Amino acid sequence: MTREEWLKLSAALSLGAMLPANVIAALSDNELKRIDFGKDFIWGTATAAYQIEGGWNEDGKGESNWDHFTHYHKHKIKTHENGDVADDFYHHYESDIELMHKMHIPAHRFSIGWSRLLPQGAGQVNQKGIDFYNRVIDKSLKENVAPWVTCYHWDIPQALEAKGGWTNRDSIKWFEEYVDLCGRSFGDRVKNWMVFNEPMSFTLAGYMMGLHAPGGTISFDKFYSSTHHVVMSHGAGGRILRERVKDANIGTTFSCMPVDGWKDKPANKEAAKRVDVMANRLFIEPVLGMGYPVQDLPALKHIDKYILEGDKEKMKFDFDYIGVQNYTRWMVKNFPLVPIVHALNIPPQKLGHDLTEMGWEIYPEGMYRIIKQFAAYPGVKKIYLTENGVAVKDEMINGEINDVKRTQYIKDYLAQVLRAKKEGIDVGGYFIWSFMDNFEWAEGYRPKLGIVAVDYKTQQRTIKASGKWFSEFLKG
Ligand code: GCO
Repeated sequence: MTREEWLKLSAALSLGAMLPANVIAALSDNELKRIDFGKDFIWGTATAAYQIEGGWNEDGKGESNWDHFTHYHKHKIKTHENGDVADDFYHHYESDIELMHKMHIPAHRFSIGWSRLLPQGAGQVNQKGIDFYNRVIDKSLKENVAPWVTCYHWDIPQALEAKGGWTNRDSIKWFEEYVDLCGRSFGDRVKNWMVFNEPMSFTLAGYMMGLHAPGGTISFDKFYSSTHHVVMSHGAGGRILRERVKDANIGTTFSCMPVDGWKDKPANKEAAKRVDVMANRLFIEPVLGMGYPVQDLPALKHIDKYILEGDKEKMKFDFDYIGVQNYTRWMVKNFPLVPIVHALNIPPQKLGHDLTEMGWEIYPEGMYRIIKQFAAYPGVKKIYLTENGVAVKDEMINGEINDVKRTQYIKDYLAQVLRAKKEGIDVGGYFIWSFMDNFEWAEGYRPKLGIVAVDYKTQQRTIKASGKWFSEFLKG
């Protein structure tokens, strides 16, 4: 039976859910074709301002929370590095976008640095910052690489962070001013927008744990307040873009991962449900107008004190699509001593699958499961996979990086995307994280996730084998 026949048969019999990941992968291995995903499917790569731009204080840019954090809390970055120079995209954007074109990459997801546009966060506009993104956008359009823009990828101006950042209710107002400026400045040419990138990551790792900017000690209050203000800002940002940008395609992105209970024990399965609320449901449900999932995670009642009259309506926004970003899954067990979720992660080493260089379990089927989970919300109209990728050990041998593992990872995950699509789920596109190696937040530059390598001494770019594969795949 051919692969197509297999897939048709499994869809017809609803066997999709029962086919194991390796069978699906085998079906697609070596033969995954661009056309299988349909002509309108969007293919791209993704990056974020702080992780690639550098030029941290050039041309009037203000200090961001990540500039501040990496300069004053060095010890919180495993390698004590920072994004001052990073991939120096600020000066290499032209050749980088030309390289995307050469690699046949049709879309480029990138974020705007708030502190480049508004150095103090609000008020005085820095025209040179706007000019930079205008050049990036114009160059992208010239090279036929569609710009997909994220408004906020974790870098709030430090002047606002100093006032409490997202824990301050004024952040909603600040964000409105910033998004309005983005919409007015770039909306004539940029049609595809993402309001936020992974709100769970910066509220939890940043405000609650202090592992990311702004740092600090553990605080539950900061987590609850920032969560509510960020949820409110989803609605606020979405409405502004709708008003400012004609024919806009507006979405927002979430970090998503299936959560399972260790050894299927009932108490662990309950724990998995609680972790699922934190990991996957906390932001999307209020944004879809369903309110906070307090019933399934009672600790969330602490958010109540930040909710003002009329907020429930304002949290909602009718997004055109939801950006799902999946890399791995979590396996958890019941553990009452851990606050809020009363659960503990099982070390991925115990799960019997390969791990990435960041110690994450490689679990392609998780992609399929999470797409299904998110598509099941009636308010989700369309899904884009706005991030997926892997950190592997890249070795340069004779000027070549043969990152077979990365190519295989991408193929295996893509097979699961196709599986969901064949079952009729409206999946509109897939973006690899990342176009090039970059600053991986608290991990520093060590984990490499790009399909293009960067030599940080010379800023030379080298297309890896995975990049060559992706390019051939796109050509096909
Ligand atoms: C995130 C961010 C990216 C990361 C990527 C790899 O999801 O954490 O969007 O900035 O670099 O996910 O960890």
